[in-house]
Amino acid sequence: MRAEPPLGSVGAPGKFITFEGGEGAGKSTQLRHLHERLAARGIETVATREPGGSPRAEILRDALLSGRASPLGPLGEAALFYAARIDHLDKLIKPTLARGAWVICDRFADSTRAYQGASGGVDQKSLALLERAALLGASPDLTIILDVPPREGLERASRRRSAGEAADRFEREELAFHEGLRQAFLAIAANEPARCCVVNATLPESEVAQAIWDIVEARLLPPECAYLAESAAQ
Ligand code: Z5A
Repeated sequence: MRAEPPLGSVGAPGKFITFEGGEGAGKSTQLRHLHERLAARGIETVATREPGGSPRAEILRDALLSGRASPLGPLGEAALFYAARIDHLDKLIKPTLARGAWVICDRFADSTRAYQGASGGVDQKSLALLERAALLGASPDLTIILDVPPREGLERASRRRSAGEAADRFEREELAFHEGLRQAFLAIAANEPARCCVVNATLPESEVAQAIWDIVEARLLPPECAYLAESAAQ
């Protein structure tokens, strides 16, 4: 039974931050920068990713990104992304937040809305039902949406691949699919400004990191918390 009060903006003491955006937007890079900055403030933080983040969810990640799950169709894939998310929430995210640590996550439910919904064609009503049943009200305290034109993001991803990595099932989609994704993320941010902040990810890496830190400080580290965190770090 998973009936329980919601976590993070989920009712837990820790903070839950998600990174969203298209391919090559710099999510993993910025997750690392934020992890370092939070650690320097003495805030225990667990960095994780979706799909994946728990052993069972990593098995589903492999099926989803290899394309083995694509015969299930977009709704079937969405259900698998949610199956992975349920395990990730139960095994890692909720327990971490409950003990007061922070969680920073590379992609979360907005990716399902954008990839399987706006770009994959699953109707919003079905996705909303899946989201409600699986998340039980759990929601990030803050979502950073890294915005980059798809052509630039895909070029970055392909440069990184020349180091030997293969393109996954979503990277192989047409440019129009990626433009649809970009618009979907921007629409999510416009609809939920209290949770989401859009950051211009075409800027140099260090400037993007600073913009993200400014948002985290302003939204999640009120002055007295910043003071306490600084004292804890000394
Ligand atoms: N998916 C889904 O369909 N539904 C869902 O519900 C969920 C996910 C949760 C996960 O792939 C895939 O699953 C994803 C959506 C789908 N689709 N794809 N493809 P993943 O985890 O393997 O990859 P990703 O999430 O798409 O991220 P990415 O493409 O690997 O990129 P990134 O993490 O955003 O970027 P990065 O690795 O930090 O940076 C990419 C390169 O750019 C790298 O060489 C950096 O050094 C460089 N970089 C970073 N920042 C900059 C700046 N500012 N300037 C210049 N260069 C930069």
